[in-house]
Amino acid sequence: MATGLLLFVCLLSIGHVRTDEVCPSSAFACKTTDDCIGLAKRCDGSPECPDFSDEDCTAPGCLSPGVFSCDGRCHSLAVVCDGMSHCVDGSDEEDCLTKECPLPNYLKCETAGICVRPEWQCDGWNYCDDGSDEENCTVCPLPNYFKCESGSKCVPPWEQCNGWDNCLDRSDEENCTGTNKECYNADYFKCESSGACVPPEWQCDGLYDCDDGSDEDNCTSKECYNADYFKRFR
Ligand SMILES: [Ca+2]
Ligand SMILES: [Ca+2]
Ligand SMILES: [Ca+2]
Ligand SMILES: [Ca+2]
Repeated sequence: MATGLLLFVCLLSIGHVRTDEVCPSSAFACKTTDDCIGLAKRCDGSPECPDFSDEDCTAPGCLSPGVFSCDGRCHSLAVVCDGMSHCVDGSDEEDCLTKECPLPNYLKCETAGICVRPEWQCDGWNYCDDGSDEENCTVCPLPNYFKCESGSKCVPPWEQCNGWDNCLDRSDEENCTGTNKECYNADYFKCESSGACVPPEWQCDGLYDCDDGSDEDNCTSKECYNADYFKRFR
């Protein structure tokens, strides 16, 4: 059953199931399965064929721009200088101290030359052994992120005013009340006194999720968030 479900999910995600013996000329036939993959997906660095045969790319360069090739296979540029070996010939981790990071907004660790994705820069954790991904964090590397008042950490917008202290100094949970501070997720409920935003299904679920219990106020006049739920009157 689980295998059948997995196969179904895979087929859904591929979205190109071969219905006859041969794929149309606009598609690539996976080598060992009956799937057809759009030619643009061939050698683009992410496997769509269940057997990965669309990424068996013997050309010296991959067919799509912005793709890295080694060992006759295509890879996403994210494998280049990420500190992990992806190629038998070691070419993805070569010359990393002198090379530019191939993807935009990646930062290079000063001493190891490893490229760090923007979400891991200024997140409060040292990804670089030398800590250089946590330096110069006065501006968050990603838009809409909130800079904690003290320390280097930036928190994503959905962690601001979510009722949890994601900044060590709690600054992400300050100033959450007021009309100018909408919830990041528009359907979330804003607790009345703290301004914390809680998921809509936590409203009227019989548990107090807001400090002031406002998520459980006025429940007789509100519809259940899940329309098929039964409302129990107390
Ligand atoms: Ca690598
Ligand atoms: Ca970091
Ligand atoms: Ca928070
Ligand atoms: Ca609740």
